[in-house]
Amino acid sequence: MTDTATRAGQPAAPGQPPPSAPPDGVGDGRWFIAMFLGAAALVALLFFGFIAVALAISDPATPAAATTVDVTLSEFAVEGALTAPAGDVNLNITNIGSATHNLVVRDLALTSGDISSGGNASLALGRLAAGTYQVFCSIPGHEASGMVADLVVTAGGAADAGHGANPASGAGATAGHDGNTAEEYAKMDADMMASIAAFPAETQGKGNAILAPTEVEADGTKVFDLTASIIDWEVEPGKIVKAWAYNNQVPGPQILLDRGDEVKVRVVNNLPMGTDIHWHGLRTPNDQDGVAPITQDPIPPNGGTFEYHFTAEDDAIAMYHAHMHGETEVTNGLFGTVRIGDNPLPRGQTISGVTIPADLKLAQDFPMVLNDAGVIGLSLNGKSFPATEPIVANQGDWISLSYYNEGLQIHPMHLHQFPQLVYAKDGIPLDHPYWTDTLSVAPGERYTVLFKTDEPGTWVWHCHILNHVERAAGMFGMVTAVVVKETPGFDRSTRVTPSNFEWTPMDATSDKAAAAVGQTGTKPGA
Ligand SMILES: [Cu+2]
Repeated sequence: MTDTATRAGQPAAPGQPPPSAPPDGVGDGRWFIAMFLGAAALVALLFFGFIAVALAISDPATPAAATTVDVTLSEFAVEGALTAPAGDVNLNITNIGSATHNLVVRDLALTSGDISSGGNASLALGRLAAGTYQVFCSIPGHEASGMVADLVVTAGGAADAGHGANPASGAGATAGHDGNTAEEYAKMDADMMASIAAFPAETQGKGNAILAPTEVEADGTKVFDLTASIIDWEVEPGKIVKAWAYNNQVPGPQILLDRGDEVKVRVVNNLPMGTDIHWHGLRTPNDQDGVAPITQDPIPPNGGTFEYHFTAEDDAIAMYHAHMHGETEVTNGLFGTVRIGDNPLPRGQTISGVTIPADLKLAQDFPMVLNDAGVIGLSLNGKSFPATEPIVANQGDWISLSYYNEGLQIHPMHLHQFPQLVYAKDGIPLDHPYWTDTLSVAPGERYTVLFKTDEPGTWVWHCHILNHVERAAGMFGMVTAVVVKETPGFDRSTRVTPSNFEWTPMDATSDKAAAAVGQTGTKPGA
């Protein structure tokens, strides 16, 4: 287990309890602030409501023309310039998220119907009087996760009209291709700058702690404890969701095993519904596969228990997650990583002209668990940018990581500057590793990559599906960065440069010919 110490990018902490929920004092402070802001909002609402009524009385006979308000839905927000003058109001609703959403106007009982990812719908609200109308997504859990907003209808006049509402509004307000004014574009620029400046943001809670065995039995069996429960989880700064978690963290703790280990995992289910744990990518006896009700009964809710028992026979880069109700339980946070054995590094191998050092030592090795749904949403290791953790490295370091996709969609993971050597797929070492700069990771897949941080700077690392990383309010979701500190005297000729590789000509495969093109590779099959 020579790689174990560096495997997680964080030191092992045997016997250390998992991080607990935020201390009460923090919660109390937030509650106080929330109450204060709530009271301030109420005062403001009463004041402006009074003005609105006064305006309506003074100018009762001139309702504005029909107004169209653009609304975007995403995980988990209802956004747009949600304001219109009194009169006929239409909503133009676009789902820029990855899940299906809808929009309901609560007091009018009007609904857009379900809108799938990327879809659009319009909803005519009819003639609205001045006032505040609450809109929300009625898909279970989405309102609680933040998909609720106020549509403010103002009395008389287009001064407060939302973007796209009134082409005649405001001299100098240049409408863009989607109807934004110059001011609105400027706000989007400012929001984008602010969202990025906040990185890396501190949040409560951190996943992937290394799980030490609770006990080792006389015959050497390693016993681990996992408890599933619903916790408050700060997925991005200030956004607390009800995560479904193992041992109070998302992702759940890492389980690191040696080949040959006898393993017991004692599970306590404190969730409100049944669950199980499937060992995705491990080989186990059939009755330990964790697929209720096929291989076991569900672990009952509210305190039910189950004990898994298997031998770690084969090396693995694997995951554990709920199988029963996976669409709810996994996406809400019930997932973690499990490893057997060391990384199958291609030491001494030459791939596209780049020779991996025979004595290669990893400076860091860590998991990157992808998710895109449930209350966790678009995230890396249970956090959304700017709460994602940056990777801090020295120029010249070799770093390995394994991607694990626990979400519902493919994510093309793009690391700026440093080619990634894909050397294992689903934990299986590749005979022919390959270099890439963008690696698509589908649900259930694991890829293990190696890269060398051979240029200093802050290099962004993100999913390249652009609405998985940006929204109108700025950058979010599946983004982090590698921060490389300069190493004085670093020899730039040792940079990783697979793109300079040239195949040796078909009829000239001798070492001499290879030397003539400055490479050591040979034609496949030669
Ligand atoms: Cu993505």
